[in-house]
Amino acid sequence: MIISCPMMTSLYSVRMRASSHDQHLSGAERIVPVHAVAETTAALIERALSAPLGPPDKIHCNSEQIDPVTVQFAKLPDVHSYQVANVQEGRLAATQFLIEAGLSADCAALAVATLAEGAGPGGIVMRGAVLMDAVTGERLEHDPARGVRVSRMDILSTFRPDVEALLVAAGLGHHRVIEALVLSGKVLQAPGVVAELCWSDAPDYVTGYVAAPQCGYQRISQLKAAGDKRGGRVFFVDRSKVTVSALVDYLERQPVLFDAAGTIAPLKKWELEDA
Ligand code: WAQ
Ligand code: MG
Repeated sequence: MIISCPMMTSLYSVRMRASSHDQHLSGAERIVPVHAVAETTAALIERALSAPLGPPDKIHCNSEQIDPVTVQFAKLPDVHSYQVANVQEGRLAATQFLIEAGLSADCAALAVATLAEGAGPGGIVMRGAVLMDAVTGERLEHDPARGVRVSRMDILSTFRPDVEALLVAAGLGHHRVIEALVLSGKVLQAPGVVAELCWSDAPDYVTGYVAAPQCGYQRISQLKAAGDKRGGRVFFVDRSKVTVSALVDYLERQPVLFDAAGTIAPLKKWELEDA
């Protein structure tokens, strides 16, 4: 006998990626109930079309049903925001946070330098993230141009307005913040992840972050110079806890929905003594 549960609305993963001349421009990830698939798809395509770099020549939008019993529920990371004086200080703060998360100074510095120089082949921006061995600094992603793309994560749709209101009240209403927080929240849930380093490839968005399971999502006001088109993500993995293929599978395929928020701390000036 099949027992249907009326509480379990059918869920879909809706994913968009846009490119121009085969160069990745933008992407987005949502998990929504079936009745919101059409409007979500329209909103993501609208967003791709109005990208600041001009309309893409290709937009892929795909929706795929998710089995509700496979969904993991989780809490968003606590948010901390640090004001730094300049890029140098920001990168010093990032290095310090990575060391606090358990990385060696060499590995932390290598990751910062990798994003600073452009992590993809020939210094191009990758579509996804670098996967870095947390002990040796070795790069583990199979495709150095694509990297690892985190997918199938979102805020539970009934909870989204609450999270948006919390972030807006804290002065963090920019759509990049909520998206990065959700992505990072999933990365921190993943088995064997020690930390994440990120800053945007958008030339005008210079804030980035270091996230770690015990430390939360630590924003740093400036991690690159305005106008710099380089950006990216590095996920640090402890290979004594997980294999690369199991981790990549989790990051790409495991559906995660956030149904609780963490704390949001007020902006604080970063000082080396904090460390
Ligand atoms: N999975 C893995 N890596 C990704 C993904 C993904 N789904 N999406 C983007 N990336 C990588 C890719 O290399 C991009 O070039 C890079 O991350 C940056 O992506 O609190 O906006 O979307 O103020 O430009 C962080 C700070 C903003 C937000 C990050 O990233 C805040 C941002 P972007
Ligand atoms: Mg971008």
